[in-house]
Amino acid sequence: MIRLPSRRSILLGATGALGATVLGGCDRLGEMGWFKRTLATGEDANQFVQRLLLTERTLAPEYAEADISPFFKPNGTEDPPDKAYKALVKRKFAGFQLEVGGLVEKPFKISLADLRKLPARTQITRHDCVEGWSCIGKWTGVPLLELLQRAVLKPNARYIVFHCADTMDQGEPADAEATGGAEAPVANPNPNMTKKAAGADATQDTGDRSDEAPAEEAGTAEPVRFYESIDLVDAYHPQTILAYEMNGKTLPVAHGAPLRLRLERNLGYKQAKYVMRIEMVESFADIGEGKGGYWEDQGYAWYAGI
Ligand SMILES: Nc1nc2c(c(=O)[nH]1)N[C@H]1C(S)=C(S)[C@@H](COP(=O)(O)O)O[C@H]1N2
Ligand SMILES: [Mo]
Repeated sequence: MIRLPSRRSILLGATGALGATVLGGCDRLGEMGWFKRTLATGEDANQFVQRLLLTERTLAPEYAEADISPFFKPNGTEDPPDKAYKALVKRKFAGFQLEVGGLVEKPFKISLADLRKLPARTQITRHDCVEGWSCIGKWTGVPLLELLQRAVLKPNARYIVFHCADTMDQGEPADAEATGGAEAPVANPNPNMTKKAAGADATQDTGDRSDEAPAEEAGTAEPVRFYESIDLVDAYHPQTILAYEMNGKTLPVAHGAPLRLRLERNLGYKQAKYVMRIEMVESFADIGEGKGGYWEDQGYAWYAGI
């Protein structure tokens, strides 16, 4: 957190000061259910104030070529272990097609060659990881709105979900306490219960996941892949692109080849790498653990605006 951008600290400050003013002067608004819900948590309040101060058209700062970091730190998955992905790398992504579907009138698949024929945007921006480091890089890709316009969203489409190729290392069970810290597979009290089904059954936000961990350890669970989701405001933002080039070269595997999201006013973990499929949804409650992203499912904030 040491080198978080100053814009963020300014905003965090503004949340306190402006948030109080807004609340102080808006008794009538405060009586409205949605408004209360919007300000239910500090995170939501920050989102609310940011959206109040900066319209959805506000651009993240862009830099000069000379500012590009000589080394851009790769983070998270750097070389997806998945067989299907490795096969794609071997073929240099020949035959790869991005899938665009879900709540759209015209689902489609598109090759990298065809993506490169669409209008492109290049931007030199700073990437801020929640771990406390930043790097400046140049990204070229297709604005997400180009794809959404082609797909034609259905009226109930509210979020865009990015499904990625990389299975995440499950490592230590996150809820070691609930499972007694056992690393060896334990008897599954309900062998038919997949991780997803268990998650869907579990009471929301109780934090009690003791019923699903055994299913996971018994190997009945689907592989947990990285995924992310964003709302339509971020999706239509002009700097929201699916990048296929970094620093003027084909996007390397370490940084998310063949396509990675750049969502420039958001923290690093929202910038999904290895994007295979884009799905328009009304709600992400049924995806993964229901929090809208791999890191969100581990407790990170869904809204990571900076
Ligand atoms: N598919 C996928 N996307 C991901 C991650 C990941 O592990 N898998 N890590 C995230 C995190 S935490 C960061 S900081 C950035 C890192 O992007 P970089 O490797 O280009 O630096 O990717 C994000 N997108
Ligand atoms: Mo990150």
